[in-house]
Amino acid sequence: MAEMIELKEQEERVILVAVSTGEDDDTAASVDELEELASTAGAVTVGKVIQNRENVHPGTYLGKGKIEEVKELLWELDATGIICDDELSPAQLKNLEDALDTKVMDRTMVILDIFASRARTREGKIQVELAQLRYRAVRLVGLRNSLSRLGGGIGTRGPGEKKLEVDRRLIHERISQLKSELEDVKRHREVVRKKRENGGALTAAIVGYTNAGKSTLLNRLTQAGILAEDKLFATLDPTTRALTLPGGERVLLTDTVGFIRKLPHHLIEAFKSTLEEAKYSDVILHVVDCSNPQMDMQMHVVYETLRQLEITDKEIVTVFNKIDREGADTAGRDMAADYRVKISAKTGEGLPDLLGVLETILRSRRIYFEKVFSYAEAGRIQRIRKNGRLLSEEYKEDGIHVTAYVPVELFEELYR
Ligand SMILES: Nc1nc2c(ncn2[C@@H]2O[C@H](COP(=O)(O)OP(=O)(O)OP(=O)(O)O)[C@@H](O)[C@H]2O)c(=O)[nH]1
Ligand SMILES: [Mg+2]
Repeated sequence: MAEMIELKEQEERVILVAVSTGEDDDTAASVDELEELASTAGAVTVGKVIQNRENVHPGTYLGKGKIEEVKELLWELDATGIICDDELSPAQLKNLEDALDTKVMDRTMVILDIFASRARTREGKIQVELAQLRYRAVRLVGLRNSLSRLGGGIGTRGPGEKKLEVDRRLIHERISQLKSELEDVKRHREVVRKKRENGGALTAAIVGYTNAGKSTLLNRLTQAGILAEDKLFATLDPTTRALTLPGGERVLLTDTVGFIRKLPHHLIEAFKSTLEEAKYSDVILHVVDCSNPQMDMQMHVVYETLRQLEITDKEIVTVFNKIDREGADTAGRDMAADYRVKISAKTGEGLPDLLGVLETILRSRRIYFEKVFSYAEAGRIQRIRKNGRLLSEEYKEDGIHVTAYVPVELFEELYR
């Protein structure tokens, strides 16, 4: 029988622990974010400890003195475990667990846990489970003690109601099985994408920091009916919807999973195929919550993550969202963007500007086209109407005289 962990949910009371390595780093803000992540994962934060050190301790994360302090605190605050704000190495996890005699978790484990509870589609579930298994495959020694302490909680939940495997051999078997399943799903996704490409419609991927308002924007523009919540990582699966611009052209918009600082490396790897939606899109709509005091850091994280995903050389529209909020920073600074708009996905303010930008981009990608079609070819004009912009159409003796702006793909097709 495989060794499984008994699921018995009990409130987790955690102390958050971080190491600050410089005066001007943003450790405090990162720990606040970790508190939000912990609460999303169902844990209550009862204390925070930040150690100032030149470096993170390679063997124990914290220094010796600080470990003693945390040990005291665990007892005083009646805490059930700690969460470190960085991904712990296998050795750090094991050593801390030995030294503190409590459940030891890290930021990665919490994020993976949230992703596991959010995964809905088959692809999403495979991706999350894969990331979780890869994370734990090298940490089994430390994890086994830690995770059996409470008999449940953060770190023990897989996607769906599934319990996570803790047997090394079975983990490796499961990893290869999931990898091949993911390949299947990926192939299917490519087929769907190719089909869409033939339409020649402009595609735009909505990316941004978690909770920036990406889903709210897509809902507002297309009545997509996606779950939008004041929660971290409300969206995991990409949703694509068509938007018709005032001029009649269509744009395909895809909502994507949100980014966060220190996004676990295994998650980025596992979600690459989902995020490929962004890679194959023509335009990136980068949604920024400009009412968040951390907006500059968040934008930086988004650009860094895009770089890791090798999504560069895209036209970028930075969408400063939530301008309806008191204290929103509406200066609209972003050197990396090709276009900038300020909107409120909630009230609808500024949306016409965003549509205008999309029209401008569309026009700039279109080619002027002039041709006389025979009457038998009238059906092809329908294609122009759908995917391009028909400027004129005259029915004469020698055929139908057409002028239009069309996407490159269609341009080539029409001359064939
Ligand atoms: N005041 C205000 N709130 C907004 C606006 N846009 C979104 N929100 C709120 O911000 C929260 C997050 O919105 P979502 O659309 O779920 O954000 P998201 O970027 O899709 O987040 P994830 O899927 O978690 O990455 C929700 O509570 C929204 O109601 C806005 O323009 N103004
Ligand atoms: Mg969302």
